[in-house]
Amino acid sequence: MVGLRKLPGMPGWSAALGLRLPQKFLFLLFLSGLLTLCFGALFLLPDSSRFKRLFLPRRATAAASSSSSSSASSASSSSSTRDTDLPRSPPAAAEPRHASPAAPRRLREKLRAAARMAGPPARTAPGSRQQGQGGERRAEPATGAPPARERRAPFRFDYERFRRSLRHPVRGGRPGEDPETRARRVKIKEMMKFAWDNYKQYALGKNELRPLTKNGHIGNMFGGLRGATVVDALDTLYIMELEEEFQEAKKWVEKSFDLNVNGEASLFEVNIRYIGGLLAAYYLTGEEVFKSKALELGEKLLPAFNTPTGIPRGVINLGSGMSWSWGWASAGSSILAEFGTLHLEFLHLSELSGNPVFAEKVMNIRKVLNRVEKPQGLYPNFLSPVTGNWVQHHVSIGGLGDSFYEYLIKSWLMSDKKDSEAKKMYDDALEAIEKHLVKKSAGGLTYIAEWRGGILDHKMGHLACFSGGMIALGAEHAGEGRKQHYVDLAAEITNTCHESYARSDTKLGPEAFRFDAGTEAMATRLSERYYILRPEVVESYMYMWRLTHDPKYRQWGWEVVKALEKHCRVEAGFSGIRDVYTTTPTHDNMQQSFFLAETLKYLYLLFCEDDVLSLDDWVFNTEAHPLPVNHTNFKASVQ
Ligand code: DMJ
Repeated sequence: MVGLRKLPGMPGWSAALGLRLPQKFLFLLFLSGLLTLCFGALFLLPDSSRFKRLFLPRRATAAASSSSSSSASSASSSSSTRDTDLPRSPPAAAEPRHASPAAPRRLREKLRAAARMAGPPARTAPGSRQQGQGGERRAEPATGAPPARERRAPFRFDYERFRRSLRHPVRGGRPGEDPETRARRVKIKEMMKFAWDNYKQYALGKNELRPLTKNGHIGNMFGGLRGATVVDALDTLYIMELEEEFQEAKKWVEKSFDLNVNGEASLFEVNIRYIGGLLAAYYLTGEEVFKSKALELGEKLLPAFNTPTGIPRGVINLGSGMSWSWGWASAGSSILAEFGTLHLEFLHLSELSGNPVFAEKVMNIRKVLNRVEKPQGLYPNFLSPVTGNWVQHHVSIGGLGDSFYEYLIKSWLMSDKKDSEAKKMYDDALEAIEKHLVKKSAGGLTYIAEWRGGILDHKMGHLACFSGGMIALGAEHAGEGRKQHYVDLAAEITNTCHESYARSDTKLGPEAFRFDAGTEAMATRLSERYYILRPEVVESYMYMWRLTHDPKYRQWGWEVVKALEKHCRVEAGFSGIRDVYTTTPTHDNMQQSFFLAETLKYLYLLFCEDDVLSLDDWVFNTEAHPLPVNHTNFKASVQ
């Protein structure tokens, strides 16, 4: 201690004070106590204090701060700041904290900008310590400028600016279609009204309608959340201009949609149906209630990502935040189609909240997927959230894999074609699929087989029939000389799926169809003969129509409408059937929510002009909820 050393020729400071040894000791003790007290007091100063910033390093300042990363969204969703909403998640082991270095530069810049724009958590008690949803903590920006809470007003998504950026009116504006097309569209609208009215009458607030027994079904997929059909139907009602019905649905969301539930939910299903449905309803209407519910629900999903790799587990308790893998998923694995189908919705949660945490979670998933070695360039369906390695080599473009591929091409489109990493992943995956899984039957039908450790299973699920539409969507943007190839491939697959319908007695397709032992595009097992009002085949008709305007797609769509009316319409709604190969099928007594979200929406759009929910402006999530293409970088604004 230079200042206390005795200098030659000078009397010592203690001698000058005339102190003896015990007194010196006491004096030093007092001095050091005083210094400790002063230093400790620095932590009690507000972050804005210059004095504090002068003496404390930046990291210590941030750690002592009570601000939390989570809560730009809290600024816009007041309920998300309640104590009861704070994370009750299991300890976050090796939680990934930052956006992937693999994230495209523009996205990373946007995340940083969003973080800068994020305001302080609303109603956080001064001086209290709060950890953000998802266990994130954010330091003040190291700029030397006053901390964010002094400078920034709460984050606000600029809805008006977004609406101005759309290239087409949401519900279209082109007149002049032929009367037959119009009549068909009106018929589909009537089917939607019938499905909704019966749900409302017999099951409002339950998840699905049971149209034979005229009651509601709750099920166990949504963790105690109710009203899956309401949320799934919102945007279809809006697009079809069923105004009164839309208002009924909106009122239910405002008054009765309770997010404080405590049950086991599928992360994937909650995301695609509820978050997707709410986000779409918000973007279409600008009604804040949809946005705030989506953000609040999004935060409840974050604890599922607290795994060593950041790959979320499939099941989450929405009350406790505990998450785990499906019992049937081998060795505690997570499912490709589940953790790979969050990207679109989570980017929008970040856009609307100003909170980068959602985007960080899904960019980290991409990072893990890019790191792991792919057998023959293929993505198996089961991945360990602990090690980040594949657990089983089963590859399928149908169930368990399907919408992962869909979200790659749609991520690129939604980024206004800037997310080139997603495009490359899609191109590479499709190339591998084509090389290893795409086959032609003896009868000349193109299909996509499944792959089990190198052995092909010559089966195509109904779910895999979305791929005609996906390949059509990507075809326009395929590399030099590949466009026509992919248009043809999409057309061939869509044709095969149509054949699976055409070869049945009901003209509706089975859950799975095979190409072996002399069978072509038909189910061979009793357990695969059912049809549960699924959308994938009409989804592909809709994309093929928009791409080619070949009238056969409208014709095929109309055949489906007639078959639905004949075999699935019952007194109080629409029901799935147990066997598509009999003209007197028995009903499964279930009107699935995706029938209103997807099947009827895609059928309706098939008979609309292309500017209704134009593909220039919108991408459909895997539940057919339209999410906007980012034309403007959605510049955040401050109120
Ligand atoms: C829908 O919930 C979604 O399309 C999902 O991706 C899988 N399929 C069902 C309907 O068949």
